[in-house]
Amino acid sequence: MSSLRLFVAVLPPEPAVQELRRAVSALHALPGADRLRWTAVPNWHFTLAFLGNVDEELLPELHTRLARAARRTEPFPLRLHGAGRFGGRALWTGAAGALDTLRLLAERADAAARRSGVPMDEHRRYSPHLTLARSRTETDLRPFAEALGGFEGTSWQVGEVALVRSNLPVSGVSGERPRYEVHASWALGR
Ligand code: 3AM
Repeated sequence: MSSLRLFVAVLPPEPAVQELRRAVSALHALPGADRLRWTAVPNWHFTLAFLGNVDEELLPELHTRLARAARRTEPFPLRLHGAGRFGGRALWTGAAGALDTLRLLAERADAAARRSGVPMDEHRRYSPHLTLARSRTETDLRPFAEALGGFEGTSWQVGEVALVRSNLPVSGVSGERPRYEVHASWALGR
Protein backbone atom coordinates (compact mmCIF):
# COMPACT_ATOMS: atom_id res chain seq x y z
CA MET A 1 0.00 0.00 0.00
CA SER A 2 1.50 3.34 -0.93
CA SER A 3 1.20 6.27 1.40
CA LEU A 4 1.74 10.03 1.42
CA ARG A 5 3.33 12.04 4.21
CA LEU A 6 0.79 14.79 4.87
CA PHE A 7 -0.03 17.72 7.11
CA VAL A 8 -2.86 20.26 7.22
CA ALA A 9 -1.78 23.90 7.19
CA VAL A 10 -2.65 27.55 6.75
CA LEU A 11 -0.36 29.16 4.18
CA PRO A 12 0.38 32.89 4.54
CA PRO A 13 -0.26 34.93 1.38
CA GLU A 14 2.65 36.32 -0.62
CA PRO A 15 2.65 39.88 0.86
CA ALA A 16 2.83 38.43 4.39
CA VAL A 17 5.61 36.07 3.30
CA GLN A 18 7.60 38.97 1.84
CA GLU A 19 7.24 41.06 5.01
CA LEU A 20 8.50 38.15 7.05
CA ARG A 21 11.30 37.42 4.60
CA ARG A 22 12.60 40.98 5.01
CA ALA A 23 12.49 40.72 8.81
CA VAL A 24 14.16 37.30 8.84
CA SER A 25 16.95 38.33 6.48
CA ALA A 26 18.26 40.62 9.26
CA LEU A 27 18.60 37.54 11.50
CA HIS A 28 20.92 35.84 9.04
CA ALA A 29 23.63 38.37 9.99
CA LEU A 30 23.57 37.45 13.71
CA PRO A 31 26.42 35.35 15.16
CA GLY A 32 25.69 31.63 14.81
CA ALA A 33 23.07 32.11 12.10
CA ASP A 34 25.00 29.96 9.66
CA ARG A 35 24.83 27.00 12.05
CA LEU A 36 21.01 27.01 11.98
CA ARG A 37 18.95 25.25 9.31
CA TRP A 38 16.67 27.97 7.96
CA THR A 39 13.37 26.82 6.49
CA ALA A 40 12.82 27.54 2.79
CA VAL A 41 10.62 30.59 2.17
CA PRO A 42 8.22 28.77 -0.23
CA ASN A 43 7.68 26.18 2.54
CA TRP A 44 6.50 28.64 5.20
CA HIS A 45 3.26 27.52 6.83
CA PHE A 46 1.29 27.23 10.06
CA THR A 47 0.80 23.53 10.72
CA LEU A 48 -2.70 22.76 12.00
CA ALA A 49 -2.31 18.99 12.20
CA PHE A 50 0.51 16.62 11.31
CA LEU A 51 -0.87 13.40 9.81
CA GLY A 52 2.32 11.48 9.00
CA ASN A 53 2.15 8.69 6.44
CA VAL A 54 -1.42 8.26 5.24
CA ASP A 55 -2.48 5.23 3.22
CA GLU A 56 -3.80 6.26 -0.19
CA GLU A 57 -7.05 4.39 0.40
CA LEU A 58 -7.93 6.80 3.23
CA LEU A 59 -7.63 9.86 0.99
CA PRO A 60 -11.22 10.08 -0.36
CA GLU A 61 -12.68 10.04 3.16
CA LEU A 62 -10.02 12.44 4.41
CA HIS A 63 -10.79 14.89 1.59
CA THR A 64 -14.52 14.75 2.32
CA ARG A 65 -14.01 15.38 6.02
CA LEU A 66 -11.47 18.18 5.57
CA ALA A 67 -13.81 19.87 3.07
CA ARG A 68 -16.54 19.74 5.72
CA ALA A 69 -14.21 21.12 8.41
CA ALA A 70 -13.33 24.01 6.08
CA ARG A 71 -16.96 24.71 5.21
CA ARG A 72 -17.91 24.90 8.90
CA THR A 73 -15.20 27.47 9.65
CA GLU A 74 -15.78 31.06 8.56
CA PRO A 75 -12.83 33.04 7.12
CA PHE A 76 -10.93 34.86 9.85
CA PRO A 77 -8.20 37.51 10.24
CA LEU A 78 -4.65 36.52 11.07
CA ARG A 79 -1.27 38.23 11.11
CA LEU A 80 2.31 37.19 11.76
CA HIS A 81 3.34 38.30 15.20
CA GLY A 82 6.56 38.33 17.20
CA ALA A 83 8.90 35.42 17.74
CA GLY A 84 9.42 32.47 20.00
CA ARG A 85 11.41 29.29 20.33
CA PHE A 86 10.97 25.68 21.33
CA GLY A 87 13.92 25.43 23.70
CA GLY A 88 17.17 25.52 21.83
CA ARG A 89 15.83 23.61 18.85
CA ALA A 90 13.35 25.69 16.86
CA LEU A 91 12.83 29.38 16.17
CA TRP A 92 9.45 30.58 14.99
CA THR A 93 7.19 33.53 14.39
CA GLY A 94 3.77 33.43 15.99
CA ALA A 95 0.30 34.57 15.00
CA ALA A 96 -2.18 37.12 16.28
CA GLY A 97 -5.77 37.81 15.32
CA ALA A 98 -8.61 35.31 15.52
CA LEU A 99 -6.55 32.65 17.30
CA ASP A 100 -9.68 30.98 18.68
CA THR A 101 -10.80 30.27 15.13
CA LEU A 102 -7.33 29.08 14.16
CA ARG A 103 -7.43 26.67 17.13
CA LEU A 104 -10.92 25.53 16.21
CA LEU A 105 -9.78 24.84 12.66
CA ALA A 106 -6.80 22.87 13.99
CA GLU A 107 -9.12 20.78 16.17
CA ARG A 108 -11.46 20.18 13.25
CA ALA A 109 -8.56 19.13 11.03
CA ASP A 110 -7.34 16.75 13.73
CA ALA A 111 -10.82 15.28 14.14
CA ALA A 112 -11.28 14.97 10.37
CA ALA A 113 -8.03 12.98 10.13
CA ARG A 114 -8.88 10.76 13.10
CA ARG A 115 -12.35 9.96 11.80
CA SER A 116 -10.89 9.11 8.41
CA GLY A 117 -8.79 6.44 10.08
CA VAL A 118 -5.48 8.29 10.34
CA PRO A 119 -3.83 7.17 13.58
CA MET A 120 -3.05 10.61 15.01
CA ASP A 121 -0.49 10.98 17.79
CA GLU A 122 -1.75 11.94 21.19
CA HIS A 123 -3.27 15.38 21.27
CA ARG A 124 -0.94 18.20 22.31
CA ARG A 125 -2.16 21.70 23.02
CA TYR A 126 -2.09 23.53 19.73
CA SER A 127 0.57 26.21 19.66
CA PRO A 128 0.38 28.37 16.51
CA HIS A 129 3.83 28.88 15.04
CA LEU A 130 5.59 29.20 11.71
CA THR A 131 9.00 27.54 11.96
CA LEU A 132 11.85 29.70 10.69
CA ALA A 133 14.93 27.74 11.73
CA ARG A 134 15.93 24.54 13.44
CA SER A 135 19.06 23.45 15.21
CA ARG A 136 20.39 19.91 15.42
CA THR A 137 21.95 20.66 18.80
CA GLU A 138 20.80 22.72 21.79
CA THR A 139 21.58 26.29 20.74
CA ASP A 140 20.94 29.64 22.39
CA LEU A 141 18.16 30.96 20.18
CA ARG A 142 17.32 33.90 22.46
CA PRO A 143 19.21 36.51 20.41
CA PHE A 144 17.24 35.46 17.33
CA ALA A 145 13.89 35.49 19.14
CA GLU A 146 14.73 38.88 20.67
CA ALA A 147 15.75 40.37 17.33
CA LEU A 148 12.45 39.31 15.76
CA GLY A 149 10.34 39.94 18.86
CA GLY A 150 8.89 43.23 17.68
CA PHE A 151 7.85 41.94 14.27
CA GLU A 152 4.21 42.60 13.33
CA GLY A 153 2.89 41.60 9.94
CA THR A 154 -0.08 43.04 8.09
CA SER A 155 -3.33 41.21 8.80
CA TRP A 156 -4.93 39.07 6.11
CA GLN A 157 -8.14 37.08 5.88
CA VAL A 158 -7.51 33.32 6.06
CA GLY A 159 -9.77 31.98 3.33
CA GLU A 160 -8.59 28.42 2.86
CA VAL A 161 -6.96 25.42 4.43
CA ALA A 162 -4.42 23.23 2.63
CA LEU A 163 -3.51 19.58 2.76
CA VAL A 164 0.24 19.59 2.12
CA ARG A 165 2.41 16.72 1.00
CA SER A 166 5.92 16.59 2.45
CA ASN A 167 8.54 14.90 0.30
CA LEU A 168 11.51 14.12 2.48
CA PRO A 169 14.93 14.46 0.87
CA VAL A 170 16.10 11.15 -0.57
CA SER A 171 19.50 12.29 -1.79
CA GLY A 172 21.14 11.91 1.61
CA VAL A 173 22.79 15.30 1.04
CA SER A 174 23.26 16.78 4.50
CA GLY A 175 21.15 19.90 5.07
CA GLU A 176 18.80 19.27 2.17
CA ARG A 177 15.28 20.35 3.09
CA PRO A 178 11.93 18.63 2.47
CA ARG A 179 9.88 19.72 -0.53
CA TYR A 180 6.28 20.62 0.22
CA GLU A 181 3.49 20.60 -2.33
CA VAL A 182 -0.15 21.49 -1.87
CA HIS A 183 -2.03 18.24 -2.43
CA ALA A 184 -5.52 19.81 -2.06
CA SER A 185 -7.09 22.91 -0.57
CA TRP A 186 -10.57 23.99 0.49
CA ALA A 187 -12.18 27.39 0.90
CA LEU A 188 -13.43 28.29 4.37
CA GLY A 189 -17.09 29.03 4.98
CA ARG A 190 -19.97 28.68 2.61
O1 3AM B 1 5.18 23.39 11.12
P1 3AM B 1 6.41 22.88 11.79
O2 3AM B 1 7.66 23.20 11.05
O3 3AM B 1 6.48 23.21 13.23
O4 3AM B 1 8.12 19.52 12.36
C1 3AM B 1 7.21 19.22 11.32
C2 3AM B 1 6.59 20.46 10.73
O5 3AM B 1 6.25 21.31 11.81
C3 3AM B 1 6.00 18.55 11.89
O6 3AM B 1 4.99 18.75 10.92
C4 3AM B 1 5.29 19.91 10.17
C5 3AM B 1 5.37 19.56 8.71
O7 3AM B 1 6.32 18.57 8.49
N1 3AM B 1 6.21 17.14 12.17
C6 3AM B 1 7.02 16.29 11.51
N2 3AM B 1 6.96 15.07 12.07
C7 3AM B 1 6.11 15.16 13.12
C8 3AM B 1 5.62 14.24 14.08
N3 3AM B 1 6.00 12.96 14.10
C9 3AM B 1 5.63 16.49 13.18
N4 3AM B 1 4.76 16.88 14.10
C10 3AM B 1 4.35 15.97 14.99
N5 3AM B 1 4.74 14.69 14.99
